Amino acid sequence: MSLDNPKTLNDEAIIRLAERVETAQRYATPIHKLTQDYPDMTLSEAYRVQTALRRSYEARGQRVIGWKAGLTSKPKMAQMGVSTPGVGFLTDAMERPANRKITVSDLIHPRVEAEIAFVTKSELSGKVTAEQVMAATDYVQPALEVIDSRFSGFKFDLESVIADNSSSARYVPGGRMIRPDALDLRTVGVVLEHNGEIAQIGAGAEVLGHPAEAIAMLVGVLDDMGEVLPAGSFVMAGAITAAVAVKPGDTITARFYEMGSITVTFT
Ligand code: 0L1
Repeated sequence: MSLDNPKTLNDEAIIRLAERVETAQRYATPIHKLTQDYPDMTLSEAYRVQTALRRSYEARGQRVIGWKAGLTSKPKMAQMGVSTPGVGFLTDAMERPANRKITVSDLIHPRVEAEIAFVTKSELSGKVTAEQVMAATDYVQPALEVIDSRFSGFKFDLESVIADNSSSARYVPGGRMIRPDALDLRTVGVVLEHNGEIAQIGAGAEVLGHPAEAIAMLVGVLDDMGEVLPAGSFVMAGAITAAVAVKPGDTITARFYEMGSITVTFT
């Protein structure tokens, strides 16, 4: 994916938009989509807002430990009415332990997705292939992502979502760590249970045909931003199924074929 170029929002406007998003994230207060005020906002500008947000979190002492690909499955794109994937950053402060209770009362409208995460052993940069991603991967493991769009009533567009760090909120690594070639990741099945009932079923191939394709897409977006994916990054490939809305008291279990399971109860 290539990012468009025109620079119509100046640096001050970008910083102000990042502050608006950060306040919504930190205080769980919904805002209207950014394109309501800036209807001509481009994808490139949306990523500049996301970068300003990342710099602000880093200035507050959070450490970027990796990235997420988002909107990478057909069910998810259909659910959100978009046709292009995107990326967001992950910090250490967003991580939560598996098989424990997780607070979601501090989020606006949390939803849960089952994903396959890649942990890299060497740097990836430029335009790369899925094969290069596999070769640079130390291990893969299951993960749950708790997303939280900051936009009222889920009324948004791709530019607003990207500026909102692709709805990143919390992530939960778990299950078994396995070599990336130990299984055909396209056929890894996932059953997502919500309060004991099967809510979603999917397979790795839902993610751009193969989850490694999503990581290659992500590295390409980083390249467009002048960045690389460092060795040791934790990268989520994107939801295998549509997202499931959760509230305090709910339990989610994601069972991955041959990769173990993750259970989380929300408070
Ligand atoms: O994780 C993703 O697929 C990005 C989600 C963006 C939209 C949403 O909040 O569901």
